[in-house]
Formats: sequence, C-alpha cells, structure tokens
Amino acid sequence: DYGPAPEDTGIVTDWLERHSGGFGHYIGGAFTKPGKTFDTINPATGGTLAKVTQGTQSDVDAAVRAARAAQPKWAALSGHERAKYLYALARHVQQHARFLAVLESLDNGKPIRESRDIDVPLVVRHLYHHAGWAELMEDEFPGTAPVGVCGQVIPWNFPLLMLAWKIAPALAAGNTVVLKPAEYTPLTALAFAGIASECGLPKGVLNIVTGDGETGAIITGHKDIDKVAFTGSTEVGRLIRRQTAGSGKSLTLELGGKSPFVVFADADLDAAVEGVVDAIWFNQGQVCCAGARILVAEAVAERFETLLKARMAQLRVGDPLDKSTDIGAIVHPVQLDRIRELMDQGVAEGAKLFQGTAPEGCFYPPTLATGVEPASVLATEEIFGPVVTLTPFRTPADALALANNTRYGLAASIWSENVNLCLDIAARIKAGVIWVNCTNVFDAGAGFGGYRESGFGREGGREGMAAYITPPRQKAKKPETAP
Ligand code: TXE
Repeated sequence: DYGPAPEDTGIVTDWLERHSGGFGHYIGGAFTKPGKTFDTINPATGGTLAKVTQGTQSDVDAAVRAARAAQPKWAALSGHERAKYLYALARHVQQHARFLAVLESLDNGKPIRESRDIDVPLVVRHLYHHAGWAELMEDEFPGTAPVGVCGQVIPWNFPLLMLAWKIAPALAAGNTVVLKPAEYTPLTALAFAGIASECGLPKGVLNIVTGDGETGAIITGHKDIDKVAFTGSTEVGRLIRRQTAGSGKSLTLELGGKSPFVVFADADLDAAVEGVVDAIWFNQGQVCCAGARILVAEAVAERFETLLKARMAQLRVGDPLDKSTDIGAIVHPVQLDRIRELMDQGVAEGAKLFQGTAPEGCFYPPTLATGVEPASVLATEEIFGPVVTLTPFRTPADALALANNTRYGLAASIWSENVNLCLDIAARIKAGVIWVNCTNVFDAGAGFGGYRESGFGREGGREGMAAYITPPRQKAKKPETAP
C-alpha cells in the first residue's frame, strides 16, 4: 500500500505554508529573497501551490558568478571527494522520498504511483551511478578536464528526474551548474536545493534560478557559461542552437519525438497491449520517447485493436494523489489546449477517435486514433498527451518505412517473438534508443538521446559523462623539419 499517507501530504502543505511569501532562487548556497513572482499551480485542482521568482539578468549574473567562483575548487577535489557529495545527495533524496513524490505529483499532475515508484527511485539511481563516475574519472578519462560552468534548462514532464540527469554527470566531472527548472514545475528543484544545502554541498556548485523562457534564454546566452544542456521542445532547441552558434559553448539538446511502437504478427499481443499502456499512458503521454505511433501487422490488427480498447476501458483518469489512478492531470491548461487543438485538426483530417473517460478540468482521456494518414498532423506532430495512433502494415519492410517516416529519431519499441526479426529491424530504425518487447525502460548507465530533430548528444553512462569534459589534451606534435 503505497499511496501518500496523510502525513506525507501534511509535510508538503507545511513546507508550502512556510514559503507562502514566495520562493527566491538558490544562489551561492543560499536562498535569495523572492523578487517579482509568478504562480505555480496544481493542475489537478487549478489552485495555486506557491509563488516563484522570475529570474532576471542580474539574478542569472549572480548565479553564474557563484558557479564560476566555486568551479576551480570543486574540480580540484579528488573524484572520491566529489563522489561523497553525490552519495550524500542520493541518500538524502531517499530520506525525503515521500515528500518529494507528493510535491512532484502536486506540481506536475503525475500519478503518485509513478512519482513514488519511478521518478524518485530513478533520481536516486542516477545520483548513485554518477557518484561512481566521479570516483572513476581519472582512470576512465585521463588527461581530460571539466568543461567549466554549465547552464542547464529542463522541461516540466520529469522535473526532478531531468534535474538529476543534468546535474549528476556535470558535478561528477567537476563542473558547476546554473539550472533552471520549467516554469510549470519549479518546486521539486527548489526542494532539492534545500537538500543540497542539507548535504553541505559547497556553495556555488549548484545554483537554481527559476523563471520562464526569458530566464532560460538569459542562461543559455550567457557569455560566462561554457556548456549548455537543454531538454525541451524542438522549437526552443532550434533557437538555442542559433543563439549558441559560434559562441564556443558546447551544446547538447534532447528534444521531441514521435516514436514508433511496432507489433509484428507473432508478438505476444497481451504483453504488447500492456506495453502500449507504458508507452503512451505513462505520465499522461508527456514523455519525449513515448511510443506514440502503433504500427501493427495487418494479420493481427483487428484483434490487437479489440484487446487495446478493452484495456483502455480499465484505465482510471483522475486525482494524481489517489494511488489507484493510472492517468493524472495534464501539466497545465495551456498544454491541454495544445492537445485539444491538435486533436481537432486530426479529426478534421479524417481520423477516428476512440476515447476513455476523464473528469472535468485539466484532464484528457486515453485516446486511440485510427484512420490516420501518414502525412497528417496526428501521424507527424508530437502531441505530448495520452494519444496514440494505430496504423496497420503488411510486411516488415512496410513497418520499417513507416517507423522511419518521421523527422524525429528518439526511440522505438519492437514487439515479436522472433529475435532475428527484432534485431534486424532494430538495426535499421534510425532512433537513439530501441527497446525490444519492452518500452520506456531507463538506466543511468545507458546513453539516452536522439537523431535528427530529436537533438544530439547522449545523457547517461559513458557517453553522458563525455559530454561534460573537454577532450584530452593532444601532445604537441614535433614540427616537421626539412630533410
Ligand atoms: O516547452 P519549452 P513547452 C515539447 C512538447 C510540448 C511542447 C511545448 O511537444 O507540447 O514541447 O512545451 C525553457 N531559451 N516538449 O512550451 O518551451 C522553458 O522555460 C531558453 C518536449 O513547455 O521547450 C522550460 O524550462 N530556454 C520535451 C524549457 O525551456 C527556454 C519536454 C522547456 O520548455 C526558451 C517539454 C528559450 N528561448 C516539451 N524558451 C521533451 N523532449 O521532453 C523556453 N525555455
């Protein structure tokens, strides 16, 4: 029984009440006084949770100065010393797991089952894993150096997990950080700043500045930042690429997706239906690698659709804090409008929708779209909601062509009992992550990232670490002398 106990919600309410005057930023190891604030809401109720400061140029300057001042000392610590801090952060997140899970569900709208069993445990795992990397840096990446000060801007779909993905490798390698959480979901980042303070993380190593895209652009364009890491929309990724071009900053971008979910005729259909639940109804479908396009072999398409519809009827949409909820609230009314608009366009283009039910408010029902033409909005645009399309295919070659018919290339999931077929297709789908008979499985040790409009660079594992160091210094070549 792992719903939030009343005392967990109580701890969160107390914490929010203590900060009813608003939150400032976390700069140089201390919280600043709140400045001009905006509200962050609980999307499930529409109520305001807290007031959060809109970061200005001078706030970002102060954060970058603090990060710059702290960086040489942080980098000069032995890897073992840095590891101790990362281990401490992991342990303290575990200690505050229930508080963080409730706070995340309130601010983001995701079901408590997910924040408790997936988000927070993965955060901890990421911190532990990268503590290990801190220990190994000198052996595994000899002759390299940290990049310096990192500006990191993250989205709202996995607020605390994206923070961990960004800061863990950066700190392990000896960088310092200025991070901005998304404006819809800033609270767990601020709670994490408190945890960093509790762990005695040296001042200035981690700085959190809150605000919207304007604050984000001040960070990504800041002249004294050495590396920019961004996760978010392809549109903003493009802006940041232009903004940083020619600046000498190193850049990694993790952007959108429209990942295929391929079901061959010999697949275990019950397992594949359960896979769809994980692929598109996890986190209300607000997942960059969500399996948003089901491609199913013609021979089993009808049976699969029937099974899927029966499963959809069982999904519960509603209160994120109810432990029996499968699908929580959409992160924000603006995002809900975006989903509705795309769905209206889809229907106008001839798609047929099969939908479950959802309560009034900022909720959207699980939705299956059929009759979707390959070039239509529903087949091509990232909807970032609990919506999946279903398209039958004839041959493996057709499946492959449909799977690759996208401007994105983040992930793919393949379902078949024929391992040769799976491996053959896996090698020919242009995507950063391929899952076979499973989906949305993440590991701190495995590189995650995309191709094409899904961005570039990898997060996690060795490739993820490589993004936070400068290449080994080349030995100067002896000048060639004339014979
Ligand atoms: O994302 P934004 P939005 C996709 C998804 C979604 C759509 C819109 O399709 O429907 O994007 O979401 C900061 N310079 N994804 O508008 O704007 C912003 O403050 C620097 C996919 O919320 O990209 C926030 O912290 N930063 C995605 C972060 O960027 C800027 C996750 C992401 O917000 C900025 C989220 C600027 N000019 C949305 N403008 C994924 N791949 O996981 C905004 N930001």
